[in-house]
Amino acid sequence: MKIAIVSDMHIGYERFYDDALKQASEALERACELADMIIIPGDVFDKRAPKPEVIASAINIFRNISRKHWSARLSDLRGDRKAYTDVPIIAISGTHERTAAGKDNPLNLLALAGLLVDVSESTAIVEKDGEQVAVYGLGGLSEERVLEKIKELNPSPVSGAFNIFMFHQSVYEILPFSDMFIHYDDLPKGFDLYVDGHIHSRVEAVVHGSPFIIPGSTVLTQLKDGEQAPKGFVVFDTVTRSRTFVEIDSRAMYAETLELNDAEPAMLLKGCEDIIERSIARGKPDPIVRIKVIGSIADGFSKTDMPIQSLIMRYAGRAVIEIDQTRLVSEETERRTDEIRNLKSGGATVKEMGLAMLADKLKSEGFPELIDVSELFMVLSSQTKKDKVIEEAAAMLGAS
Ligand SMILES: [Mn+2]
Repeated sequence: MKIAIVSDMHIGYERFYDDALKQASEALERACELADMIIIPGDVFDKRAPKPEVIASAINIFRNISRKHWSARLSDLRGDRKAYTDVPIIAISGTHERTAAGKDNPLNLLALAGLLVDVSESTAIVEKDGEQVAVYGLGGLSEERVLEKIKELNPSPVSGAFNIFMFHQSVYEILPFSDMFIHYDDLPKGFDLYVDGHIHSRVEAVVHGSPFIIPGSTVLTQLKDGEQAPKGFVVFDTVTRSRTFVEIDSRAMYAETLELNDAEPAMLLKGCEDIIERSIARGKPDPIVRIKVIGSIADGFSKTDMPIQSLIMRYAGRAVIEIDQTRLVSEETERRTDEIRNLKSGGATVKEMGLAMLADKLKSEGFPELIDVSELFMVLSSQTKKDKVIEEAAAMLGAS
């Protein structure tokens, strides 16, 4: 059988609402043409409580594909779940759809409506011409519970079938950021194919001697480096064990770094414009252009002087601009921060710093050095009425 793996559609994703919908629809429609069954490892929806119009959009997409001609059919669903259709569209909920254990989630609503089969903690068996494919599903969980849950459920393959273990988690070997993430070795043994969602870029590996596939999301959401690769889904053939990535029409993302030294606003503007124009010229409509600016700002300017907002507005409708200035430093601001840090580490209080500044100011304005700066500071920072403060300060400064 040919199995389409379509993941992380994030229908209802607010920032790129139309992209999420259009790309989910295209991926699923094409999956119907190319495969005998569809499996979905989570995050069909972007939220656990989508608005009715978001649910309606998803219902329309899944109703359309349910009504296609399917020669493969669900023959059994083992576990606590019930099937309300025999159309072989098999899914689990992802972390975005996760609700408290036992509570309905939006994916489950699609299953109750008979538009797909929710296979969370169950095994779905699909048959076509005597061939059986068994899919065990484990819906998205908080990372620290996964290992314990796998041990508790002890998923096992169905004899005589091609067995798939489908889940929705981070995996340590791919994202080595947390000890809580499970390792490839923690996955249950004996399956012919491991399918994971959650990670939005495409990954292929080998687990317990079998292929491990993450197809990646059908829509850009995280805008991370590495998400520039085309979006789409994977078709796996159980007979040849070969897999094909099917690209869908998706919004392009380009990421570039702009290095500047002693940058003035005009330089930043010019550098960004060049990158944006070049990205637009590549021909994809309304691409996401991410620019990481690194280097230093010229003295006399700060990050707030950089004309980022006007740039974003000017290109609205032609490109989605994201400018990361966190690695652009203002030497002047850094110096001042250092000064403050030094004063602080030297034990100076804000009051002492204020006193020093006031003394400097008085000196530069030509006031006599005899003035009791500390006393004047107290008068100026007192809570009494402004007029009264000025009167008292003026008296101290010898004005009449
Ligand atoms: Mn996701």
